[in-house]
Amino acid sequence: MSSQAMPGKVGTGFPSGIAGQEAMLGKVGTGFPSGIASSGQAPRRRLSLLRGLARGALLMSGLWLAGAAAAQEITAARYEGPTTRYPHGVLGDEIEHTGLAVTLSDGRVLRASWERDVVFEDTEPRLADLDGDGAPEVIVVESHETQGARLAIWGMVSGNLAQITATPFIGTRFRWLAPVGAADLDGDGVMELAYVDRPHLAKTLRVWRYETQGRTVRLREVASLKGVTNHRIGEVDIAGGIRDCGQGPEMIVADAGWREVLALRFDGAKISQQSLGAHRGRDSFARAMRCETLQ
Ligand SMILES: [Ca+2]
Ligand SMILES: [Ca+2]
Repeated sequence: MSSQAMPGKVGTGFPSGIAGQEAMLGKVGTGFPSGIASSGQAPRRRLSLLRGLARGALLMSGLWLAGAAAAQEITAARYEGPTTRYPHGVLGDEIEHTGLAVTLSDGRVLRASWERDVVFEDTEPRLADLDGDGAPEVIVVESHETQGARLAIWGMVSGNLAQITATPFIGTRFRWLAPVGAADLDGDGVMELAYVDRPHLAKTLRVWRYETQGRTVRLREVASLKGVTNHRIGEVDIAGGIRDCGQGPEMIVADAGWREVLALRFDGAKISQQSLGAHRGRDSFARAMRCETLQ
């Protein structure tokens, strides 16, 4: 695997070795009708797009390169560029990241970074095929200096790594959200994304549908449920996720007081909840995610 960053990478002054770990999550969802990969939404002005190219590809014609790039899919993603410019600190330290790097199926690495205002405030990027074209998109949490967090989707747009769409920011600095996951929760063939909005404060699960119309993508909030959480201040991971124990996807979270582990279902209209048993730490979530009975 060879890659090289184009000149102009935004320097952070931090050593490169402490960037986020590789995310190697499996694809979510198959059997969807093939769709358009992404919208033509232009990257934001302050976002500098950095693109790594394999050495061999540089020798090829532009036409060949364009065709090859369109066929490549993201196989891994990680955060890079540690920064302390957004010292919220709910994920165990005050280091967040400015950059997102993805590895493509041909080994190339593409990079993008926020020069100011926004950081990736997250545990790791998640890969999931949200539009059903067979290639994954990247789900991240971004936080704005004055507006707090939002859920954002990145992916390949015309051969480049770009942000495809995002939810609105929460609206206040140092307000965060913790992803639960992505799945077709209600079985209608369209993917949903779920997160807990302010897991330490509002403790509200929100479900957004990933809607594509032609080249336009938008996230539409379709349901919410108060009184659940999946993260406590200082924890370096996010509890639970989405499981499927043979009867459709369920979102695994805790009740607001961390007494019980809950399985939530979305039927297309509302969210229902079922207690799986007492919460006794991360092992309870691990057991629930493995479809095991809680002790
Ligand atoms: Ca896709
Ligand atoms: Ca759905």
